[in-house]
Parts: sequence; structure tokens; C-alpha cells
Amino acid sequence: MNPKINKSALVTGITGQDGSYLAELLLDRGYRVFGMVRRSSSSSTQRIDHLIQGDTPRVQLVPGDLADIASLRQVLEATRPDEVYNLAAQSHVSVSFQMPIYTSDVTGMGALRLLEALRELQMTDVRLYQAASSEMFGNATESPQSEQTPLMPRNPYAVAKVFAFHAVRTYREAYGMFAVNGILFNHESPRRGKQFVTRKISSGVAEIVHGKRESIALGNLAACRDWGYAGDYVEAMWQMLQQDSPSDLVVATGETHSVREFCDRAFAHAGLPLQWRGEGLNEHGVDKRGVTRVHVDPEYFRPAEVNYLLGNPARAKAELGWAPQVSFGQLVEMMVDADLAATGGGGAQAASRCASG
Ligand code: NAP
Ligand code: F7E
Repeated sequence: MNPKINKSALVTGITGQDGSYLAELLLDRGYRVFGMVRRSSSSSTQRIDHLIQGDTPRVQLVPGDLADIASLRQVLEATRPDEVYNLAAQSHVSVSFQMPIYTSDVTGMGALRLLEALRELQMTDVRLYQAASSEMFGNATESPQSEQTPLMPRNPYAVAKVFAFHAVRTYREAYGMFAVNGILFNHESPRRGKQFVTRKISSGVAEIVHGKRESIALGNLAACRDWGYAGDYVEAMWQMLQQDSPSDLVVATGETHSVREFCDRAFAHAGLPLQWRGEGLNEHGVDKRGVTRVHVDPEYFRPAEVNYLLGNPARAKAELGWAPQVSFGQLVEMMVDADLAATGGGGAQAASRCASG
């Protein structure tokens, strides 16, 4: 424990990918950490079980829901944190087309409820980090995207994040709150949910290597994202709340890669290099033996797609001294290795079996 820090933090969304990495970071820095969890009949704490189990849990869980302002008031009063990290959201873009009103209520209004609860409780001296998103740029008018790029949301998730973004700015300006938006580009890890494309690919590769499936069905192979490592990005979140004055920052790697390229790297690392054949709906990736390992299924197309995102992290570098530590190639390999190991064998070991077989 760091004896110099005697602060407490409340993390909403602590059971998610980022929440788990952020909780570990805050504990390492000597924080007392509270995690808000919503009520469920089954557990969703797998990513933080190592922090909450045993005789002396390191994180204290408190019940609350972004849809319910009364619960937010109770959580804030009970925990009285120095810092709040609002990571909770309905975070899946495709789901947001199926459930736009629910998404706007949780992802958009939820952030406003948190701000308003802080104001009502006269807790405006609490520092607030809001998880904003590169999805807010939509099919952006310029590239790379920076803090100055106009927001042009193209899906209900992004619309909700834009609402939350402006709510944070409004409370900062109106009530002098230290409230900031981290405009984070995609960040991934072995803890990423399997419904997001990177983890869908890495877990699919592992299942193919272990003979549990033959191929992966994907949507838009040409979509490009600026993919970084979630462990690096939670460091930027923390740094944003340690600044002298609040500002909204883009956090990104400054590199973009297509879904197709992610597949290439992931399959090659597992010893199954792909060749692409066909076009459009008929495009497919085959291995050396001619077996199709990736094919296109229109079920995974979105009603409106964000085709290309590339971030400019220059301001984060200048103001925070932040820079990503894990490269794109390292990220892909880390995810494939973790899934190979979890699916039933060592990463490199399984890959070499595949390469020789
Ligand atoms: P995630 O894995 O989907 O986690 C979402 C978290 O929100 C989970 O802990 C979930 O709890 C919680 N949650 C959902 N609805 C809630 C509600 N009504 N009340 C309270 N908690 C609720 O997301 P992530 O990838 O860690 O991302 C963290 C945040 O950053 C999200 O706001 C996301 O939109 C944003 N973001 C993510 C990325 C990225 O690339 N990962 C990039 C930019 C912005 P349950 O366990 O109960 O479901
Ligand atoms: O899609 C394409 C898909 O779902 C990435 C969230 O964390 O990052 C995430 O949102 C791209 C898209 O992430 C499949 O069409 C192709 O172009 O992994 P994703 P996302 O939509 O970029 C942002 C920054 C957030 O803020 C969000 O919370 O990949 N794609 N085939 C596919 N995507 C999925 N999910 N599944 C496919 O089969």
C-alpha cells in the first residue's frame, strides 16, 4: 500500500473490463476502493473475484444502479469518495440499436443522474471521471480525431455518450465541478467481453485450435479501429483526475487496423495463417489446408456502421505524459495466448502444435 495516498474512490461498472483493471490500479496506489454493482440473481463478478473474496476483501461492493437516482444518492452518502469513476454503461453498439431507449437511459441519463446526485448532496468537490467514447465521432469529418473533432454520433450508444459528455461539461462549467470526459478509443484485453470483435476473434481462434469449432462468423471485415490495451487506458483515467485543472482528453494509440488485419494476426499467431478469397458477402479466410476459418454473416452488420476511427493522443501525451505501452501486435498475441490457455492448453505450445499439424 502506498502510504502517501489516503483517498477513496467509487467505481461504477467495476465488474466490467475496465472496472477490474482500474480497481487493481487504485488498490496498488493505496486507495480505498468501493465498487457499485447492480442487483442480479446471478453473479457477474468473475473479473474481480480475486479482489472481493477471502477473509479481507480488498474492494467493498455497494448495491446501486445508474437507472435509479435514489440508489446513487445512497451509494454516494455511504461511501463519501474523493473520486468517482463512472464506467457503468450499456456499452455494446449493436445492442444499442435493439434497445435504444434502455441504452439512452443507462448510458446517457445514468451519467446525468450521477452528476445530479452529487450536486443534490452538495458533493461537488468530488472529482468525477466520465467514460466517454470515440464512437461519439461517428464517421468523422477529419482524421485523426482529436478533442476538436466535431461529434457526429451514428448509433444510439454514441448518442447517449454525447449526451453524457455534454452533461459533464455543463456541470463543470455551471457548478465548478472537477468533472472530466476521457474520450477513449477502443481498448481490449483478455478480460474483454466475448461479444466484442477482438475477443470474439481471439476466443474463436482458441476454439478452432482446440477442435471445438471450425470457423468464426463476422460482420464488416473492413471496419478500422484504433485498438489499445485496457491496462494502459485505466492509467490515463486515473491521471486525468490527478491534474491541476479538469480537461477532456482523447486517449488512443494513434494507429488503426482493420478487423481483417486483427484476424490475420490472431490466426497467424496460433499457427494458422489465413489467405483471403472472394469479395463482399462471399469473402472468407482460409487456412493452408483450404479450410474456411472466417466467413461473413450479415447478421453482424449494423444498421449504420462507423467505418474508420483513428485517434490523436497528442494532448494526453503533453498534459499527462501518457503513452500506450502495449503495441497492436502484442495486444493480439496476449489475447490469443490467454484464450488458448483458458480453452485448454499453453498459448505458444498450442500454436506450435497447430503450425506443425
Ligand atoms: P463493460 O465491460 O461492458 O462493462 C460495463 C459495466 O457497466 C459492467 O460492470 C456492468 O455491470 C455495468 N452496468 C451496466 N448497466 C448498469 C447499470 N444500469 N447500473 C450500474 N452498472 C451497470 O464495459 P468496458 O469495456 O469496461 O467499458 C467501461 C466504460 O467505458 C463503459 O462506459 C464504456 O461505454 C466505455 N468505453 C469503453 C471503451 C472500450 O473500448 N472498452 C471505449 C470507450 C468507452 P454488470 O456486470 O452487472 O453487467
Ligand atoms: O466492433 C466490427 C463492428 O463491437 C468493432 C465498445 O467498447 O468500442 C466498442 O465499440 C468493429 C465494428 O466495438 C463483428 O461492426 C465486424 O466496426 O468490437 P466492437 P465498437 O462497436 O467499436 C467503443 C470505443 C465503445 O465505446 C464501445 O463501448 O468491428 N465487427 N464483425 C464486429 N463487431 C462485433 N461486435 N461482432 C462481429 O462479429
